[in-house]
Amino acid sequence: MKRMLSAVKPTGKLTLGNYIGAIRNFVKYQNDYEMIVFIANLHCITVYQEPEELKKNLKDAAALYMACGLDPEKTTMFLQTDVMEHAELGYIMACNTYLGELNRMTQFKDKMAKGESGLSAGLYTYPCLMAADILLYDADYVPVGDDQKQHVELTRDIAQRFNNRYGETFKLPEPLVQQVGKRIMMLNDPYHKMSKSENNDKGCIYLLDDLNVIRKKIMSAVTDSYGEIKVDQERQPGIYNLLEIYSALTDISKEEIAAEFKGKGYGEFKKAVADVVVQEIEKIQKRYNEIIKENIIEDVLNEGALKAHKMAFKKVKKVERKIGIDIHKRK
Ligand code: ATP
Ligand code: LTN
Repeated sequence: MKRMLSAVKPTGKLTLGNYIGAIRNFVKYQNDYEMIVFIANLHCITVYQEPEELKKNLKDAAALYMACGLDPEKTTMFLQTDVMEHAELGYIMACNTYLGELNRMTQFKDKMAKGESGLSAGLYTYPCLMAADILLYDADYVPVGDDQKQHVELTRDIAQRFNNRYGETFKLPEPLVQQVGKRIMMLNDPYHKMSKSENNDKGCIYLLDDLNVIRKKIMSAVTDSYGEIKVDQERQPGIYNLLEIYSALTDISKEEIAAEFKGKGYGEFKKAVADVVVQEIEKIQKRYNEIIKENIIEDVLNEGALKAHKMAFKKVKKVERKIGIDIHKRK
C-alpha cells in the first residue's frame, strides 16, 4: 500500500479552508493509503503563539481531526514533538539545503514583502523541517493545499541531493493538490486565502464557530454588482469562492451549480451555500463534542507516536550512518 503523509499547523482555530483543502481529503484517502497525519506543533511556533491559547488549539486540532472523520484505526495520528526525530532530521536537512532555495520560497518572500517585522529564523528554515517530516516516513504522496506545493517540491530536491551525495536513502514524495477547493478565499476579501493567522474573523469560517455566526458570515460575504451567478474567477472572485465552497462540499461542479442558480439572486445563492456549510460543520461539531466527552485524545496520540517513532528512529539512524556522524550502536 502506498504511504501518504500530511500535517496541519494548529496556529489558531481550524478553518473551513483547512477542512476543504486538507483534512477532508485525508479522510477520503485513509481507506486507500497508509495514512500518517500529525499536528505540526513545531511548525506553529515559527510565529509567536500565546502558550495557553496554543495548548487549547493543539487539543482542539486533535479532536477536530477525528471529528472530521480521521479514524485512528486507519490513520497514524500524533503530535510532532512526541517524535523527536523530526527536529533531528530537520537540522540535517537544513545542512543539505541552500540559502538560495529558501530565499525562493514564496510563503517567506510574501511575508518579507509585506514588511512584517520580527520574522524568526525558524520561519525561514521551516521548509527544511517540513522536508524532514515527509522524508522520515518515506511518504509516496503528500496531500496539501496549493500554498504548500512549493515546499513539497523543495523536499524532493533536498532528497534527491542527499541521495546523490550519500547514496539512495529517501523516497521522492509527490505533492497531491486537489483541483476543487485548493484555495478557499476570505469571505470578505476574495483576493486573499482564508487563513487562520490573518486575524480576519469576518472572512474566516472556523470549524468551531457558532452555526448562526457561520450563516451570518456567509450571508455577508463580499460579492459584486453584476447580479448574475457565473463561473468567472477574474470578474466575480467572491461568487467564484462561494461556488468553490459549495462545489467542494457537494461534489457538484461549479458550472452545474451556476446553471441551477441562473436568474436567481445572490441572497438565495448565499443561503444555499450557508445551508451546505452549516450542515457539514454541524456534523463535525456534534462528533467533536462527543470526542471531548469520551476523553480519548490522549490515548490516540500516544499510540500514534509509538508507531511513528519506530519508523522515524530507523530512518534517522540510517541517515546518520550514511553521513558518518553515527559511530556506535546505541543501546
Ligand atoms: P496559517 O494561517 O497559520 O498559515 P493556514 O490556515 O494557512 O495557517 P495551515 O495549517 O498552514 O493553514 O494549512 C494546513 C493545510 O490546509 C495545508 O495543506 C494548506 O494547504 C491547507 N489550507 C490552508 N488554508 C487553505 C485554504 N484557504 N484553502 C485550501 N486549503 C487550505
Ligand atoms: N507546512 C504545512 C504543515 C506541514 C506539513 C508538513 C504538510 C508541516 N509539515 C508535512 C505536509 C507535510 C502548512 O503550513 N500547512
